Amino acid sequence: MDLSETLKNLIQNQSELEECVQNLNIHVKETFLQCYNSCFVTTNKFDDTLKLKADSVIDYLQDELNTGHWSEVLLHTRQAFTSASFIKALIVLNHPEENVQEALNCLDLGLLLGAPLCANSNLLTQSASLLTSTLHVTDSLELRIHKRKTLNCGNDSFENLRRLEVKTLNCPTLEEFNKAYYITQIPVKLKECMEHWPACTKWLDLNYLLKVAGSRTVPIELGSHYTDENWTQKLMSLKDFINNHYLGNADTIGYLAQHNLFDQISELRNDICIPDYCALSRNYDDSCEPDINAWFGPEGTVSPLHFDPKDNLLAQVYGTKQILLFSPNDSECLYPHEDKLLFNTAQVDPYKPDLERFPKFLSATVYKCLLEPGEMLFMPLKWWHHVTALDKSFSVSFWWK
Ligand SMILES: O=C(O)CCC(=O)C(=O)O
Repeated sequence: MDLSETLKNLIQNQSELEECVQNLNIHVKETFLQCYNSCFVTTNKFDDTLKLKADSVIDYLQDELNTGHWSEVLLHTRQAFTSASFIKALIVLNHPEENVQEALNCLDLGLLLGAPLCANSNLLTQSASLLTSTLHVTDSLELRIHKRKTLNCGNDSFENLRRLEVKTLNCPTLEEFNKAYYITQIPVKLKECMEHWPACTKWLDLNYLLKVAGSRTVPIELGSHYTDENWTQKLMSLKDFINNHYLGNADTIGYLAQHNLFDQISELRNDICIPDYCALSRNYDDSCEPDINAWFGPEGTVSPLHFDPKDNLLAQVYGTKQILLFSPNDSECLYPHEDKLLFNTAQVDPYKPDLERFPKFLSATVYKCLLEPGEMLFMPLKWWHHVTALDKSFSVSFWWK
């Protein structure tokens, strides 16, 4: 069976692919239907214009997705993009010069910008896994563990600050964690909670990551950190990221940061486990799954001082991170940005505080924590954190409410 037929067999409900474009402009809808029908209805010979037609639908929808604020993009536009990405992948596979990598790129774009359909919720993820398994990985890499970088800016800036330690516990029971840390919203480091994760051994082998994900498209943050004026984001294959930014000597630091890699690549999702602690909730109606994000990068990545709206368990698969924490009670001492988009980010750089501009910083209390492989850090919601990777590092965060 050819690949496009194999992908079609993954469809749970074919009419949903067509229904989700109903709200589009009539011309785009017509073009979409020509593409759709070429995949499912007509059996005549290959029409060379189909790829261009599929491209025009994708381009139109991408413009719609890029207009206005991302949070205001309509769900049906994102679902239409998912459907159009799938149809384009089928068309690319039907082309006489079948190009599996190009079809995979279409599916990844659909996964990154689209929204899951209802009856076909896993269609793109499953299709992309299937195509990945047909691609041959030829490169072979060794994970080069470098000596840990020392932070050459650290200590002096903290000399005058009150310091407290983040406590460490060995795999506490749910009850212990709940009573002493979750309810009271105090950070704590947890050891021996992730030894059963396949990721802790499998991800040390870069060839494994390349095999299951090397040809997949991922968003990479470029620049020393997200508040830097030269900071930008770029889509690239994980393989290019690994070769150029993770192992290579690219001029710009690259970071696969805060990306839900696990909904995109199910093989990697199978290598991690949601910690039981994420089942705790202060809100009995809220039974949502945690938001799971990957943080994968070379030594020296920095996430500037910021806070998040949910409780967080940051799990360190490998590499070491230095984390500074500040309580929400110290917010005033950290000078949050006034800009609406950066309200959760501090103006003060805790490693190089400008005390003339930010004198109250000296009244803050800092909690310093070294997060090593196999450890998790509980960061309660609204706790400020600054994170620096001292080595090449792979972490997974679980945000939950
Ligand atoms: O690991 C990092 O660089 C940042 C992690 C973080 O900010 C988070 O998990 O919320």
